[in-house]
Amino acid sequence: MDATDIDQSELFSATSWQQRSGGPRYLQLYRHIQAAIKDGRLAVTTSLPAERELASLTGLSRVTVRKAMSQLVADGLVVQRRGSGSFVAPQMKRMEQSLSALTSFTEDMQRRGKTSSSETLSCGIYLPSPEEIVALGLTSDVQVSRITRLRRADGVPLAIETSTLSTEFVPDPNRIETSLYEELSQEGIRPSRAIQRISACNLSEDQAALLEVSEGDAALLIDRTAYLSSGRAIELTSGVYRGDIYDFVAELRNA
Ligand code: 16G
Repeated sequence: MDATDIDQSELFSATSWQQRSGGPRYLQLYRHIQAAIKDGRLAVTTSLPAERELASLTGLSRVTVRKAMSQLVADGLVVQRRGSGSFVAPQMKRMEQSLSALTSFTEDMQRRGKTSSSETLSCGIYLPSPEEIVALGLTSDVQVSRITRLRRADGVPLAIETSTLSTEFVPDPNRIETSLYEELSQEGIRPSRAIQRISACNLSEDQAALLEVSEGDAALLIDRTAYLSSGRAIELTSGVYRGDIYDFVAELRNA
């Protein structure tokens, strides 16, 4: 038994928080764990006892424990990873992102005082798909650089983005480290306008695993086509953004 086990057995011991008149037992356990997460007694990424152990620590049935855990997972307080158990989920306040400013992920996160990072999931040079040919105004013999990245802020995964640009602008996608726009600006290139299409989607198993949420969770699918001031399309990015964190906000003016 290590220090964490001792703390957890104290934390979950039934005497401290269960009350006869406190409503359904699963809800009492839910609220108890929720409060411990909020006040830091259960820190982010702490692993929680397995269902059987939690049942024995709390004196509740496994069915009751399972019900409380399902609710904690559904509310984004706990993540379950197949084979490795349940953990306190990283907490991130909802973020509002303006739909009228053309900014990069890195700039957005810097503005919020967060450290952004990018993990390249795949990257290479390809012949463009029919959709890319149309969106970027290419001929079919021109090659494109395509890069798929997992975008994080302060270590929390927020989005998966696939960006396609002609090799004329990005000859080597491996060179993109943290920021695509920073890489372009070093070549004196900066998109000046973009069109975004936003739709709703549910995360696939793979996407959910990368974003550390549950399969089927709601997300926003955003396709951005960005243009140079000359009117030429330069970037096509298709991104999946966590629906539990992002709010995209548009300012409307009287027409
Ligand atoms: C944003 C853009 C994306 C762009 C990326 C560049 C949206 C919906 N998408 O995520 O189109 O490629 O920023 O960010 O805002 P970077 O310069 O940090 O790589």
